[in-house]
Amino acid sequence: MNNHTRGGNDDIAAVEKRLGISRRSFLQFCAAMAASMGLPAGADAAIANAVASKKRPSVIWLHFQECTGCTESMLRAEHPTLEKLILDVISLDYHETLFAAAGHQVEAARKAAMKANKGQYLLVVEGAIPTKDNGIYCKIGGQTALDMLKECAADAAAVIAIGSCASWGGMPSTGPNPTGASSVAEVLGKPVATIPGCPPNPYNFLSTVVHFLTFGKLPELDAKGRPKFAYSRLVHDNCERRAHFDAGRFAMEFGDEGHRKGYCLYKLGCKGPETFANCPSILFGDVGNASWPVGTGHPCIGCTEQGVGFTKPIHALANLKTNPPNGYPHIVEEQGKGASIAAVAVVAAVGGAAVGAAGAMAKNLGKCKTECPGKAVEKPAAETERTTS
Ligand code: FSX
Ligand code: SF4
Ligand code: F3S
Repeated sequence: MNNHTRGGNDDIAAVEKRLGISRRSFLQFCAAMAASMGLPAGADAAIANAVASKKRPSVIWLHFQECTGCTESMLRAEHPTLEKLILDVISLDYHETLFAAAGHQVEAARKAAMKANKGQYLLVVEGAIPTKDNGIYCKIGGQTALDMLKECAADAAAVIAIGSCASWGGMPSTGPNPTGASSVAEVLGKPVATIPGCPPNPYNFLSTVVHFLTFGKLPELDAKGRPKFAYSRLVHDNCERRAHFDAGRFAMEFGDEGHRKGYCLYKLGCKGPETFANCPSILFGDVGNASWPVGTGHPCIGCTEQGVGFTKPIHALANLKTNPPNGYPHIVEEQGKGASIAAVAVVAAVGGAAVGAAGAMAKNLGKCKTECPGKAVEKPAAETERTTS
C-alpha cells in the first residue's frame, strides 16, 4: 500500500497484469469514465496513461460517525476492475477498517504518511463529525474526530467528503441530532468536494480520484461541492419509470397491480423528482439492469440530497423541480378535464404536428384516470394537482 511510485515497466501492459483484465477492457473502462465525466476527446488516453504511469496519491481515509457503508460499497463492487482500480490508483496509507494493524502502529502510520506527503495527500472523510460538548462523542486513539479532522485537513492537497454523513451530516444528523453531527465543510469552515449517497456510488468516487490523478485537480463541483458530472441531473430525469410518471400511471401501494407492472413510485414517496444523482444511469454493483433503488421497486429516499434524505418522511410526496410539458396529463387526471385541444395544439404545432394529431393526443391524455391503477382511490384535492416549485 505504501509503494507510491511505479517502475519503468509499469505501463498499460503492466496494469493489465496487475488488475487481471485485458488491455482492451482497461481502455474501454477509461473511455467510459472519460465519457461519464463529460471530458473532451483524448481524455481517455490521458486517464489510461495517468493510471498506468503516474505516482499514486497518498490517501488518508478517516472514519467518524457512520456505518462504514461507503467503504463496504467500494469494496463490494461486483465489477471485476472497480475495487481493484480504486486500490490501484491510490496509495491507501491510513484506513481504520482495512488496516491489519491497530492502535499506536496505525496512528504512527498516519502521521508518517502526512509528514512524507505534506501538501500532496488526499484526505477522504467518511462519516459525520460530532461537534457537541467539544466533540467527545467520537474519539480515535484518544483524539476527538473534531481535532483529527482539523489536523489531517491542514496539510491536505484536497479534501473529499465521501457519503452523505460527511457531505452534509446524513443519518447521524437526523433530528434531534443529539451529538451535533456536522459535515466536513461545516467543521473546516470551507467548501470541500462531496460524494453524497448512503452509500455513495463507488464509481463516482473513483472518477473523482482519477480526475485528480490525471489533471492534478478535482473535477468541476456544484454549489454543494458535488462533482457536476455525477450530480447535475435529477434521478427523475433518467428514471426508467419516467414514461409512467408522464402518462399518469402510478403504483399506489407496495404489491398492487401498478407496483407489479413497474409503474412510477411517486405516490409511494419517491424523491427522485427532487434528488440530484446519477443512480439510474450508472447503477450499482455492475450486476445489470435494475440494480438501483427504484429499479428494485423501492422509491428513491433522496439519500444524496440534503434536506430530503433522512429528513423528509419516506411517504411524503416529492417537490417537483421540473414540470413535464403542458401536453402531459396531470398526476391524477379526471376524464375529460385534461389538456384542452387548444393547449395541446400549441404543443403539437411547436413539434410540427397537424391539429388533427393534437386532437388525438388530447383524447388519449384524458384517458389517464381510467387506465391508472389508482383510479378507485379518491385523492385529496391538493394531491390531485401537479405540484410546482
Ligand atoms: Fe454508511 Fe458512509 Fe451512509 Fe454514512 O456511507 S452508507 S451511514 S452515508 O458515511 O458509511
Ligand atoms: Fe422514477 Fe421516482 Fe420519478 Fe417515478 S417519481 S419517474 S419512480 S424517479
Ligand atoms: Fe439514493 Fe435515490 Fe440514488 S435513494 S442511491 S439517490 S436512487
